[in-house]
Amino acid sequence: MRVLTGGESHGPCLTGIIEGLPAGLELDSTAINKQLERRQKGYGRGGRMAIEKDRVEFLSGLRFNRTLGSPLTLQIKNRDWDNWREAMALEGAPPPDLEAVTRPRPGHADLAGGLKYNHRDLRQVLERSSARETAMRVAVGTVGRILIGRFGFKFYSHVAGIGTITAPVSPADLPALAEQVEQSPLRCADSRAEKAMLDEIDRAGKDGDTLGGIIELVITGVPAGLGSHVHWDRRLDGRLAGALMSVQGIKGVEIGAGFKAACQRGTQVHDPIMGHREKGIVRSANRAGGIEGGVTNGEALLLRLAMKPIPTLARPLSSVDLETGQEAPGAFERSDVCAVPSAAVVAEAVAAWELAVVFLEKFGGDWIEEIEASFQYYMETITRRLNKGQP
Ligand code: EPS
Repeated sequence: MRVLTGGESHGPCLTGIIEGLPAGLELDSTAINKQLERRQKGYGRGGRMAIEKDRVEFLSGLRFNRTLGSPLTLQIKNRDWDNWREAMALEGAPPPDLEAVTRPRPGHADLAGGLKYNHRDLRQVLERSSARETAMRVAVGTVGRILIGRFGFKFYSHVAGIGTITAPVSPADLPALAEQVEQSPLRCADSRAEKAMLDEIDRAGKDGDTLGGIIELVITGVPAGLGSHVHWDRRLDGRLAGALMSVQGIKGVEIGAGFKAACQRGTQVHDPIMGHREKGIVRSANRAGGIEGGVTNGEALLLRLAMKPIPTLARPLSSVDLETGQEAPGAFERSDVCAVPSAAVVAEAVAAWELAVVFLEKFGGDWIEEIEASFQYYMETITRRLNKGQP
């Protein structure tokens, strides 16, 4: 299964085409729209979220709410397009008063992308590098989530930190705290930390500055055996980390104990394998974060992401005007102060997509019941083997 997304931030719409979905999967826009709404929430977003009300439309690949096995085309209209019809027109000449973006923002794709494609107006870079694209990634990821959700996968995320403020919440408690996280304007389950984070965002905004943070993801119901130890590009840790690092603003991904494991001894890091009277083979800890040797081991997946502060600054850093060659402050345009809660929802969707792809690599078939039969046979087999671990 593969996907392609298209669309500029202030163009008419975002588009996604998924190829390789099995036939017979039940889909409706309600579940996808719910995820799109979750992505739009979060304290610290700028004026754009008041304009958009993201809704998905299906354009192909579906009949009477069931997939056909043909490419599924998804579209999300940009409401803001109405304000950009001239500046972002797909055909015709540029309007005479069009102002080019020529002062690249440090930390943004502006300079590197402008050099790569030889664009004079850096809008031609920022329109596509924008995190607006993550709306389509949430829609696409939700299709993957619906597919593997049938087989028991569940996704949880929370904001574990904003700037220097951290929330004393253990990822293991996330399933129980899911409702509280959902109600929080920062996806934070600790009310004291949440208050401090809200204040920190207000202060940064007043200073013309921005904030990043830490996101934690927990995925339960993951069967053992997804990914592969036999070849580097099929290792699930590499694939999940790569996919999550591709989310705009994400600068680090940890799996399980992550960087902390580097400072401890092997006896403190690895998870003992034990024989349980009723459950068979069990693990007494999950510091591996659910992946050993590039393969899921049946434990929950634990992932931790670092998001950098947004590079569009009301108090811009120094830059150079590419037209004049003179030093000048980086460009500023309407943006967000903090988008960490939205990125947490995006991370759930991106992880769901990657897991759906590897799920189909293992259990793939052309129609849904074919996949179910393969999954059932496999699960019965490994359950028998795990039960032999009984003392
Ligand atoms: C973004 C800048 C802002 C964000 C945008 C990402 O948009 P605008 O320039 O229109 O104010 O709001 O995020 C979204 C539009 C979204 O849907 O998440 C950027 O430069 O990355």
